[in-house]
Amino acid sequence: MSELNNSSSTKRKKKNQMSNKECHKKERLHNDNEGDYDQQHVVVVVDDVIIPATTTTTTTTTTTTTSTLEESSIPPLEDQQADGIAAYNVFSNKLLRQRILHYLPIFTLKRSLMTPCGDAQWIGDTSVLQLTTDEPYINSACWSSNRVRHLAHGFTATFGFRMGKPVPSGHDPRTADGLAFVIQNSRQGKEAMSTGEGAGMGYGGIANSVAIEFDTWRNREHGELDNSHISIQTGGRKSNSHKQSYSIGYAPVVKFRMDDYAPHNVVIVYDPVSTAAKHITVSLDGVQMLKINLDLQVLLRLENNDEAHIGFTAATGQLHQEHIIDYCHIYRLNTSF
Ligand SMILES: [Ca+2]
Repeated sequence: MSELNNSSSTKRKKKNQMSNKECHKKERLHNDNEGDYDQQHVVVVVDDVIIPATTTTTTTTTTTTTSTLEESSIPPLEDQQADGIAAYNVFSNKLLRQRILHYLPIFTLKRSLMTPCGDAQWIGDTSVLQLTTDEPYINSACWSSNRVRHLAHGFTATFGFRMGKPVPSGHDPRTADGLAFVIQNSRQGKEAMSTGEGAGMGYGGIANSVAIEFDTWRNREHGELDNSHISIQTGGRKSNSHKQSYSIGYAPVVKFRMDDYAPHNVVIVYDPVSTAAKHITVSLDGVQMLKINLDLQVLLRLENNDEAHIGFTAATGQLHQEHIIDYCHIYRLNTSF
């Protein structure tokens, strides 16, 4: 959302700048080019229509004969929950379960393992992450304090979000800007933050990153096509941006509002092995929204060719809403299905 010059927004921006200091000890992220990005390796094959996840996944698993995840090894439900918030139970979904190598996650959204930046904060004593309150001009991020390993070998990630206004306003139903699941190995590491406006959703300007954004406001001035959409954004090893020209995969969300403040679930599967083309899929509330060819090792400069920080970002502008991540677990991909 574009910024306005008024006293309240100026105060908010000053507050935000102050709180960002701990994550801005180093140089600005804009124009931070860390190498060349060969876009020829990224082929966009976005589906024209929304395909039910079960249909697509069935196609890829019909030859399944074994799974390394035995029924007896499935953890009890309470071990799959994040600090009292009922996580989406991927183990109840047989097709997803077959794609998980081991139930011990390689990443879990847990406050002791994360580094909040900007105005990001935990709700109470939980590991529920509040990226922004329902206030204007907030920029935030929260990263795994350590780089997550095994990413290049494939993973299944699941997380839950809520966006919108906790108390619906009768005056202005418009909400902005959205949030993103981000993989980054920038020089700023766990202190990486966007220095841009709300439209950048907290990841704009972060180099060597790929962001899967859940955008609730159409920035026409930057070429965005819909108010409500999911997009995979990257500048490769250069700075990322929310602009449409940085999108390598795009899907409008038209069946419901993502900013209705209701819990929504996302499943992301990065699969570098099962087919000739390495690819990533994004599903929202059980429906596959995106599938694109993507090679993380070509796209980004990963630490040890395998590791990066994982995190979430969000921002608000003149228009605003609350952004919450209820849980997140990432598992290694089972490559033997
Ligand atoms: Ca937008």
